[in-house]
Amino acid sequence: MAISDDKLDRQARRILRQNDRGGYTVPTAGLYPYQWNWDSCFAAWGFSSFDVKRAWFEIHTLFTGQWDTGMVPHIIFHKRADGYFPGPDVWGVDRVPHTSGITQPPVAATLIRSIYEQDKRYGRVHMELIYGRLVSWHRWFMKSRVERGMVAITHPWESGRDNAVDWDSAMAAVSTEGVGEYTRRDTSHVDPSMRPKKEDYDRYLKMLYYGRESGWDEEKIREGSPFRVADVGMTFIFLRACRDLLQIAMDLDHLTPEIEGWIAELEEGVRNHWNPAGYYDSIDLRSGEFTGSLSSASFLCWYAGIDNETMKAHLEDILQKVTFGVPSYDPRDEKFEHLRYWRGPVWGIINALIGIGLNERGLTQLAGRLRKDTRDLITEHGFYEYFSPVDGTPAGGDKFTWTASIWLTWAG
Ligand code: 9WN
Repeated sequence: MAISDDKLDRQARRILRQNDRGGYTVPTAGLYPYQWNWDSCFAAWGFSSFDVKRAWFEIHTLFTGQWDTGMVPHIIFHKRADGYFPGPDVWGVDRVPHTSGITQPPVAATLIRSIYEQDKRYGRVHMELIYGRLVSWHRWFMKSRVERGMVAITHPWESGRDNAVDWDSAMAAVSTEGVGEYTRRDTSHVDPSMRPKKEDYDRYLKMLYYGRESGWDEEKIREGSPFRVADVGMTFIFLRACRDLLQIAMDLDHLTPEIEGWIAELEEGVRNHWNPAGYYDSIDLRSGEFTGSLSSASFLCWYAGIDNETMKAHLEDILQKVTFGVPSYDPRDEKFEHLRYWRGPVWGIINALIGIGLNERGLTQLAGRLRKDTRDLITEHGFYEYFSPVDGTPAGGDKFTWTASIWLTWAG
């Protein structure tokens, strides 16, 4: 007998409560014992469906990690926890709370706006407090990361799509000399065949060490770091976030020309992501070459407010080739691996973002398909980190915060 929606709602809420460490929510117990940036925004969105006060608390806790530069780091290490590598000592960031030295996809303005709009009376004072923080994070992106209107990442972890095919060519150019010995912890929690490989981790560390040796100085990193890629996913997510920030600004009666300027620049930048091979693609900024990868992030165009018939045709074709969409990488390509992390599996959060975009742009049938696929995966297997698009095999961490959150807000 199929498990009822009520029961799944209760389970999802319980996952959020159980992953609550007192003001911040870990992505999953064991594998990820700290506060992650975009996971936390999804957690807040999930909480807002039954406890809006707790949702705002999550957001305030996240912003305690914001640097003076405006950057909001990808991990906030509020208190010591075992089981994760690389921890605060490896990042070497001299501040409290300790943080990593890189950022993550800025879904914050978008999800915070949605939380705010659910209860404006209660949310007003929180929104006023957070608004300036959002503006300074976005300003940091514009100053430090936007190149030709596209958002550059300095580490694959910033994209949130760690081992995506998008990074293969840029990663190949990163030497692993001097990385030395280290002990991974992720592979002791989950099946190593579903995680990035050792050669990936060597490079992740090499880039981390480069940032640390540069004192996390953005200019030095821009000049000399071995890896810099204009990430199509980041550009779409950031453009969308700027549109939402503009709406928040208008609601709060703040001046808007600066944000309008950002939107115009990013809309131009989206054109640069168009690979003449016929899809939105990332660009290796060191070589100037397209990365040649049609990934799920390419389908965030509608979420960013951009229609594209060719992308629609790709999506329809890809959805015919898999049982559960959207695969994180093009299943028509030989590099597709249905269970290896960001090289094929379906991720509920990306489906939610793509689905929201499709719905807003009137592509409701496609949005419906994504929602149904996500519902079926969760109903059948539970709140896993990701799933095989081929046969639905659940993978990665279990009782996952963001999967529970998108169930409560979008899929369920
Ligand atoms: C590195 C927490 C994070 C997500 C990322 C996902 C994964 C970390 C890791 O887990 O990355 O940041 O150690 O694998 O790729 O999107 O935010 O859930």
